[in-house]
Amino acid sequence: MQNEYPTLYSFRRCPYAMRARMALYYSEIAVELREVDLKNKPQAMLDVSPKGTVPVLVLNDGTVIDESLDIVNWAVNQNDPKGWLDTPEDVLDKYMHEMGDVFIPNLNMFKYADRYEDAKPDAAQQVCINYMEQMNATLVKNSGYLGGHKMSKADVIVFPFIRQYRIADENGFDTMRLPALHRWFSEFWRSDTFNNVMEKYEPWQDGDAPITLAPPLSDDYE
Ligand SMILES: N[C@@H](CCC(=O)N[C@@H](CS)C(=O)NCC(=O)O)C(=O)O
Repeated sequence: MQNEYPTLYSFRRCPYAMRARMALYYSEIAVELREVDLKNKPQAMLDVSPKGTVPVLVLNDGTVIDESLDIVNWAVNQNDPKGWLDTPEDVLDKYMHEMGDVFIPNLNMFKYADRYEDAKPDAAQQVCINYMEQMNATLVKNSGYLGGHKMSKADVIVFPFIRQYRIADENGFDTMRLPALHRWFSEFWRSDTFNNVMEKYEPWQDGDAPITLAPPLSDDYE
């Protein structure tokens, strides 16, 4: 039987899945949401994407998109109500690479120091702080966002990881003297887009009634 909507395998707290859910919501694309227990991944997901990471989007024609950035791109290319595609290419490239090569590895070493043999959590934390200072300077220069004066794809791919940092060091984050970063962060934090994709669901099991993540035709980014 063909699903009415594309299926999204997701994990609520996963920052990669968060990117994907936010982009789908922004693009007003309804999906059937399947919350995944990462310790007990559904066979239906592994059958379509054996690498076993979330997010995984399965389109109605069977196409599988199992990298978060590809899901963001797919969604925004379907529908781009507020011009997220206007992100300058060099900006997008910079944040895609720096998140993967610099911020995320250092955030993980800071957050999960016990998982590394030669962990240097203080140094790793400092790399993250320096990175956020640079972001703050960019946000000041651009009067608001990473790619210019309005929100774009660059902001949405970065936000879930800054949120991860804040979870690891809430007081440190909140007391940093980085007002432009705080303003940027709280705009996301308070947005419908973020809050609607953070609802809690039990892990999906075959046979469950479908849960549809169906965005209203929303207007929350003014
Ligand atoms: N490059 C992937 C990374 C996704 C990823 O690493 N997701 C984590 C959860 S945050 C995962 O599924 N890990 C597999 C596991 O924990 O077994 C993407 O951007 O989609």
